[in-house]
Amino acid sequence: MTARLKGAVIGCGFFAQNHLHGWADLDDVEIVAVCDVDESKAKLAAEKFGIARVYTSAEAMLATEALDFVDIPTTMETHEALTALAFAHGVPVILQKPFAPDLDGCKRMVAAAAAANVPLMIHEDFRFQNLFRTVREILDSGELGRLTFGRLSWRTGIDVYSNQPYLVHVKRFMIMDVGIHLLDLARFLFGEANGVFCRTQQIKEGIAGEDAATILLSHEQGATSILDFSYATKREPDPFPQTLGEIEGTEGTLIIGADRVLTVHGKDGTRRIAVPHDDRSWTSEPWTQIQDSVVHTQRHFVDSLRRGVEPDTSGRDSLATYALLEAAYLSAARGTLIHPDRLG
Ligand code: NAD
Ligand code: 89V
Repeated sequence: MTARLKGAVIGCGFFAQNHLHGWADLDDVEIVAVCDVDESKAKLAAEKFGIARVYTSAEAMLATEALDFVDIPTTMETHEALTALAFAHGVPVILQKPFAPDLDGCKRMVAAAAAANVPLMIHEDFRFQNLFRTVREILDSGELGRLTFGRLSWRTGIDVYSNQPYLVHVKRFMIMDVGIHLLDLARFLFGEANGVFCRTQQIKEGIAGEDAATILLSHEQGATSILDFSYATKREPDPFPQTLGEIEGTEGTLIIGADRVLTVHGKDGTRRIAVPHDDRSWTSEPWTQIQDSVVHTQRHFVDSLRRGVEPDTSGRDSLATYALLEAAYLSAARGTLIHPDRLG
C-alpha cells in the first residue's frame, strides 16, 4: 500500500462536504478524484478542496483511476450499484449510512464484498464522537459495574427538511435516519440485543414516514435500553444534534448531559467530565461533534485498511444493527416484541 492512500469521493452533496474536509485533515490520504452525476457539484468540490480530476460517472472514474479506496456519501438507494462497481475493480469502500433500504439489501452487499474479497465499512459516526469514546472508556474501567439500564435520547425540532429535502418522501424515515445511529450506539455500549419492541409516530403532517419513535431493547448481557428520538420536539434550547441519556450499572450511574457534560455517580462520589471538541478550523456549531466524528470514522477506516483488519462498523458487523432496525419496523407494524435473530 502506498505511503499516501489515494481515494475518491462519489457524491458531493450536503454531507459530503464534511467528508471532503475530513479527508483533507488526514495527512496520509490524498483524494485524487471526485464524482457526482451533477457535474456542478463535483466541480465545486474539486475547486474547493484542490482535487485533480472530476467525473460524472462512477464507472468511468473506477475504470480510469488507480484507487486505494472510494468513499460513497450518497443516499442509500444508490449504494448497491455503486458498491458493485467498486468491488468489480477490487477497490475498498467506506459507505455512508443508511447502508441499504432493507436488511436484504445489506446482506447482498456484504456477500458481494466477501465474494470480491474487498473491505466494506459503513460510515456510522455516532460511536466515533469524542463523547461516546469517553463513555466507552468509563464503561471499560468497570466503574459502573454490570450494566442494567440505558437510555439514549435524541430529540429536536430543527428543520431537517431544508438540508435534506428527500426525507419528506421516505417511508422509513426516523428509524432509518437517526434511529440507526442509536441502534449502533446501543450495541457499542450495551452489547448485542435479542429483543426489540418499537412504537413509531408521525407527528408532522405531509411527510411519508415516521418522525418519532421509541425502541426498547433487551440486551444479551442483561441490560435494558430505551432509545427515543424525534424530529418533532419543540424545545428551547434545542439540543440538536446531541444524544442525551443515562447509563445505570450495579455500582453507579452515568448521566449524558447537555453540551457534552458527563456526570459519573460512582462508589467514590460524583465527578463531572466536560468532553471537548477537536478544535478543527472548518467545523461549526451545532454540527461540531458530528463533524469531528466524521474524521475519526475516516481515520479508523484508513487504519483498518493499513493494518489489514476488519473495521468496527464493517458491512458484516453492521448486519446486526440493520437486523435491529428491521425488527423495530416489524415490531411497530405488529405491536409485538420481535427477536431479530428469528427474522430469517
Ligand atoms: P445529497 O442528496 O445532498 O447528496 C448526495 C449526492 O450524491 C448528490 O449530489 C447526488 O447528485 C449524488 N449522487 C447520487 N447518485 C450518484 C451516483 N450514482 N454517482 C455519483 N453521484 C451521485 O444527500 P446528503 O444529504 O448529503 O445525504 C447523503 C447521505 O448522508 C444520506 O444517506 C444521509 O443519511 C447521510 N447523512 C449522514 C449524516 C451523519 O451524521 N452521518 C448526516 C447527514 C446525512
Ligand atoms: O445522520 C443523519 O442523517 C443526520 C444527523 C443529524 C442525525 O446526523 O440527520
